[in-house]
Amino acid sequence: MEIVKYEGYNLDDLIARAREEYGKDVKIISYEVVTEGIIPFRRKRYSLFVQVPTAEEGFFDLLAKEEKSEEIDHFLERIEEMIDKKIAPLKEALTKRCESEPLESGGAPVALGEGIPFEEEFKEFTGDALDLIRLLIKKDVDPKVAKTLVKESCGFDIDANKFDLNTSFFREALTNAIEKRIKFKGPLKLQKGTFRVIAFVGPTGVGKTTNLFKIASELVLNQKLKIAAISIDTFKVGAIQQARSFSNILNIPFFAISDSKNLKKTIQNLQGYDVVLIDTVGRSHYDYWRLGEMKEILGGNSDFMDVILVISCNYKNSEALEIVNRYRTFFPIDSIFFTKIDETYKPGILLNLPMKADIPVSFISIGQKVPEDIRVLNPERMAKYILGEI
Ligand SMILES: Nc1nc2c(ncn2[C@@H]2O[C@H](COP(=O)(O)OP(=O)(O)OP(=O)(O)O)[C@@H](O)[C@H]2O)c(=O)[nH]1
Ligand SMILES: [Mg+2]
Repeated sequence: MEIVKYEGYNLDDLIARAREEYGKDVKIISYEVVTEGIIPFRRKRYSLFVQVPTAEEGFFDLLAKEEKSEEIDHFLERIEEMIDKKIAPLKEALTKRCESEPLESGGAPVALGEGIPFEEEFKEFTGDALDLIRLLIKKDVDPKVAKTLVKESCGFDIDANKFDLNTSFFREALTNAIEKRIKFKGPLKLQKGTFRVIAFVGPTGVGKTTNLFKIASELVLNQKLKIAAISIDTFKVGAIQQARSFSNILNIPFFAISDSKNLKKTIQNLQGYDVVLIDTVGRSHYDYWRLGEMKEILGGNSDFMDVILVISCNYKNSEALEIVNRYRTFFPIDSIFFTKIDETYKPGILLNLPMKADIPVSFISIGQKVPEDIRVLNPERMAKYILGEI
């Protein structure tokens, strides 16, 4: 992968240049802004970073431009042949497995993506360990993640010459493994007189506003802390009213702010508070332009600011990982806050995301009710959600 940097005074022109040179689907990674000169001659200078397509991506750009040629047709034929060759063993393995073991028997048909039969992929395991792996995969846990976690709770069975669980309880085995492999932030440890800012970021509609006020309720009602709320979501119709009415119920001050200068000033004026919670506008992780704007507004407070990324358990695993990876190029993510666990029976994302992204987890939202539908995540609770015990 190669990253190319464009510099200039107009971001739109830079993007246009990148697209002209590398095709319209060129991947824009991020941009930086520096203000140059003195008043009244100040102007913004932009650095735009784009990921240059590999040779294959270049080929697809050609196709996009419809510059098809005989050479391309020939290339496509070759790709088809290669795909057929690649999936032939997979098809064979799948057919054999379907014949020998119907799906109802509880077996996972084929390990994801690799085309390797289940027994082959997990041949080093036996007994309960294999059953737990099967169960995890059914819950949408990535096979590699399942393997890594289960191994953490295994001992070596000398007779079978394979790994098996060192306890007969799935929950205990999974809890122990999660404890070793996933970092947990635990309950918010905020003290009176220690100023802290917490910003909630994430895609649209994941539950940022609702859950920010669940946290606010806990801090105000149970921990008796002095809280203020700020919304920088001046974009969505009704967003300010939603946040303001939650603030009124809790009787905490609320500010709607749309630029970094005012945010900085407001945060300075709130230094006498214990915690300031910032609600942000939901942004698609592909909308690098708006994410950049949000970074500019939030920026500069990071020494006392934690950024919590809110992710819905409804997301597909690959999509969630992409969201985390894109957001983390803009913000230092302090923890992941999962929501909408009540809307899925396959919550593998709870394990896949923190394991693959290596980011700690903090809370889980279990429904729409404010303030009660929220829990602090810990290894045992996570294991129970995965196993469907709560
Ligand atoms: N079922 C369920 N719904 C939830 C949960 N958390 C939030 N919601 C609902 O999801 C919807 C969107 O919640 P918001 O808090 O407005 O989401 P947001 O991320 O602030 O949305 P934007 O500001 O538009 O980006 C609301 O109807 C919430 O009640 C949850 O854990 N489970
Ligand atoms: Mg919102």
